[in-house]
Amino acid sequence: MVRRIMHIDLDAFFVSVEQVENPSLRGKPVVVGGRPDRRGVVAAASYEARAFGLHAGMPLATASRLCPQAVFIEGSFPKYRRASQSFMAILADFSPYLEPLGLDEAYLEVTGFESIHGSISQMARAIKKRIRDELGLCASIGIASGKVVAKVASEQSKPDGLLEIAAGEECSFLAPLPVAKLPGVGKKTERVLKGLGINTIGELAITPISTLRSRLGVFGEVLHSYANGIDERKVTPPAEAKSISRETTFAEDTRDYSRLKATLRYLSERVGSQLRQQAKEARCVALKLRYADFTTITRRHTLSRSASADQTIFDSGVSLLKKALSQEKRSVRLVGIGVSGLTESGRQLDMLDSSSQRLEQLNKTIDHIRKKYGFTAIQTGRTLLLKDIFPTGEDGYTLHTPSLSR
Ligand code: TTP
Ligand code: MG
Repeated sequence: MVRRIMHIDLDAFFVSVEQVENPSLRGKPVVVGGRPDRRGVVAAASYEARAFGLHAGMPLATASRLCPQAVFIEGSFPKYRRASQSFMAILADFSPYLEPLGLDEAYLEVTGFESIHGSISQMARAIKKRIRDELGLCASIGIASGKVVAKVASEQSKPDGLLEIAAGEECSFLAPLPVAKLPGVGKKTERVLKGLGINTIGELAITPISTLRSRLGVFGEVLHSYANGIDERKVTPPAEAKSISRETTFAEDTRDYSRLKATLRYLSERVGSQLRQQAKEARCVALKLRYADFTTITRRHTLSRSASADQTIFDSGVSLLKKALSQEKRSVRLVGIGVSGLTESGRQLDMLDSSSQRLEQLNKTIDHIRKKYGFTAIQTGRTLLLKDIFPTGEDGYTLHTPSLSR
């Protein structure tokens, strides 16, 4: 059976999310990346802005010179992450063989799925429709027998595109395109290829492998296969996480117990909420501390029974923290908490004792409210102390380790 692989990529992703939130921005040149008087570069530009030559990576100052009427927006990563999760959830409804590549793109293996949807391109139209109806976003989709051709096809079809390359047509589709269109060919490789007189993918496809190998090593061989439309790589769903953890570094080292405890509480809530989001429970809780001199320790506690409640994670963390601090006089630079020994939470509430039941119910309610109104809609008493330490946004405290505010 001929493989059918889709590559789905959202159009002008960050900008489009802003336009959904603020429809008056639709149809206008819009840039996400920051104010034009700030240093920094364009992260995303609307197609209207691209007509003026704006593109990702361009300094904001240059962008505002080329297109002074553009609307410049700072952007909010948590917002894009939420949109990304909804996007991936839609794709996962169509096939379990989903491999996210970044926030706004993914491969979907759909070999044999035509029987359900009539044809693969009809399936692609159904995907585009759901993304549009439910998220207000526009996706471009490439369909081919392998990943590389599918990705090039989606790129070529943008914006709002759909392009299927039939089996056997891969080479003729790729041949006229410049080599830079081939995924993996960056500026450096492009220069090497140009030096060999190779400008198009078609020219690359007929270059002897030995020539490419001598200039680019093993990568040269890979490129040669890609240029010939050959790409046997499988669509691989990401491996399930074996643990979930959150940590943060303090602006200055501290031994202030209440500050450490409040931070631990907040991190426990982040870990707990992700655990429950994945419908999992954990058997083991680990505390991580890094001292002022960068010595790092991890202390573990095994729970008597798997749990997912913030309070249970926090309680274990605090007792580990107390013990560690009593044995150590140095200040703390970083604190983190994690859970492992994950299992599916298939348990019935009535199998729990009444205090565990109450905790699970409470967490359910908090999760529900936070999902609807943002993480900061509910702040637990224990974390309020952090209000003076970390700035808050809709998505919780902004920690000094931004990736860990997730
Ligand atoms: P892309 O898919 O490369 O770009 P895009 O979605 O804005 O536009 P299109 O796909 O229609 O060509 O990247 C997805 C998002 O990733 C983009 O909206 C912003 C972010 N990004 C950056 O922050 N910096 C970058 O240099 C690039 C390329 C993207
Ligand atoms: Mg995109």
